[in-house]
Amino acid sequence: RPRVLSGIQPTADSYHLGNFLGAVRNWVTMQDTHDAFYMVVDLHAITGGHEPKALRERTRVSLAQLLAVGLDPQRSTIFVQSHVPEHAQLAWILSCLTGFGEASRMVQFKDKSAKQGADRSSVGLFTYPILQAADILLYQADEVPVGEDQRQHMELTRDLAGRFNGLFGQTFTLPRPYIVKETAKILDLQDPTSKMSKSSSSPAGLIELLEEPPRSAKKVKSAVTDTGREIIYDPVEKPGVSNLLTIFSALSGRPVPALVEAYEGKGYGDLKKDLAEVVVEFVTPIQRETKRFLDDPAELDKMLAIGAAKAREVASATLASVYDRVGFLPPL
Ligand code: AQP
Repeated sequence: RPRVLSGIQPTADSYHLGNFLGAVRNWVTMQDTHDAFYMVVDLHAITGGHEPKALRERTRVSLAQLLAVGLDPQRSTIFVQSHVPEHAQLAWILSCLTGFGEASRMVQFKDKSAKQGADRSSVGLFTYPILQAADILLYQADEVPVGEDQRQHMELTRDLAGRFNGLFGQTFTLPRPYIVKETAKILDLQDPTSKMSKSSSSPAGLIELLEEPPRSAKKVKSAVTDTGREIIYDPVEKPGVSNLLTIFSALSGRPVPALVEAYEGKGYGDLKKDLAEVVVEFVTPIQRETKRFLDDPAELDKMLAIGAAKAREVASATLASVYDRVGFLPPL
């Protein structure tokens, strides 16, 4: 079986539809076809300032949501990044192979540091994609299910793997991004030219899996739509309506052309009303399940300990061969 690995940050109290449809939904299906490793990337979550108590809570809430949407510790290895110290260890070595200019070209860093102000951005934010490369390469992953925003980081990961292999001998598998075109970029409901994002969307543009369902319904109903009245799929001319159709299709399993046909002659209001219902039906059981998992934190922690032990087996073997190839003298 090919190996799949992916991670998600515990940086908010809830995941949003973009995270789910762009990435996590594929994690769930790939459990049946791949040797799967999934993690909550807490090391990545501290690049921009954070509150320790909130981070701890959000790490458990993240895990509970992942289980609620269908990740299964019997079919995949689920763990928390900081439980596996090899991530930080490999990241250091890869950072020594990364050009400063190369890292400076990462668009996500440029965007985020432009927003925060360059002087206020941490070095951790800058080296984030190198840690991400380490996350992936440690597990010799073949495929990495992510949203479109991660494509450039995936390129860097492949470049670093190839560079290391070229310098020190074949060590790393070159991973491929697994990006499902239709849902690779879910857009903000209020600004359908930008991606739905926990750090840059206004609350009204973001559907959170754990928010009160009536709130989600209201957001769908007040989503920005486009000029004209026709419900057609045209991401360039009608990004708002097309985004709603994408979400509708992904959540209901009805293909976009079938939806377009079904709404022929109807108005935006009809589409939004029905989509609001679909969203509510989708999030309600997820919220119930998330709560159920959170009710037993000891059980969650036990699951994580098992996941970390399984992950470390693979990660430590990779790191040992990296240390050897790089020329570090082994300790007695
Ligand atoms: N809008 C989106 N459409 C499709 N996929 C998305 N992802 C995020 N937003 C969208 C994918 O979700 C996965 C988890 O990403 P993360 O933990 O790195 O979160 P993120 O990318 O930081 O999520 P946000 O909301 O966009 O946060 P900020 O605003 O902090 O950057 C990834 O696979 C990502 O592609």
